[in-house]
Amino acid sequence: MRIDIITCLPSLLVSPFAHSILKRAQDKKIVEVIVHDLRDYATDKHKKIDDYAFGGEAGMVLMIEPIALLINQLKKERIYDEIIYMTPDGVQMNQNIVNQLSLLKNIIILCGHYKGVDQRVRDIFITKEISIGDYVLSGGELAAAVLTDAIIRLIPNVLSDETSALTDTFQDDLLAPPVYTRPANFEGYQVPDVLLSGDHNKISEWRENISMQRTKEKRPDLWEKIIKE
Ligand code: 6GU
Repeated sequence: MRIDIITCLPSLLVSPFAHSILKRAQDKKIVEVIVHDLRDYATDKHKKIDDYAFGGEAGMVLMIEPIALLINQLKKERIYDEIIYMTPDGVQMNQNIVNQLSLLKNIIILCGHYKGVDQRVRDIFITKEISIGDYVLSGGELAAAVLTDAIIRLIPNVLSDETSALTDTFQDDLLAPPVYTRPANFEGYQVPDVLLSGDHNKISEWRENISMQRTKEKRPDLWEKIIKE
């Protein structure tokens, strides 16, 4: 999979992809993440990429020309399955959206900034608008990092234990059960006996029960959805 990210703050997107699972996925050539600095595509001599909003609204707006230049260039090189705009007024991201995006071959993610992007960019180029929740961030970069992380870990062979993405919280709409490691006894706080029993059927049953109990308590909204299905 190839993910092109368009931003005016490329340095914000260095560290999230330089460690651990996301770094290994790139080293193994399973995924290619290319961060493009919008300023490199400025079309005037002052390298201007944003301007005042028409109509007197406060705040700067990302201009269409640099974005159009870059997206058109990328589209000449390959076919993109989705061109996503990260914006708080988009559809709220969830595991289902991420699962679908993880199956694609080439995507572009455009990060908004300041007051956003000229509406014509959205009208002409964007195929999907995604928000990561009902709160406002200063820009789309951190949201793009969240989305990209969630996508990459689902691509086959990225996680070492193939089953581990399947047992994630949300993958079956249930919250994941708690996990423990050594010591079995920390200052009197014990790991549940069943986990030390070696009885795999019992352990599975315990995990399932506690997942349901946790979901009911912490996420009654998810629980309602499950029992209706
Ligand atoms: Cl995608 N962008 C910004 N700026 N704020 C957000 C967001 C995105 N998702 C939630 N808040």
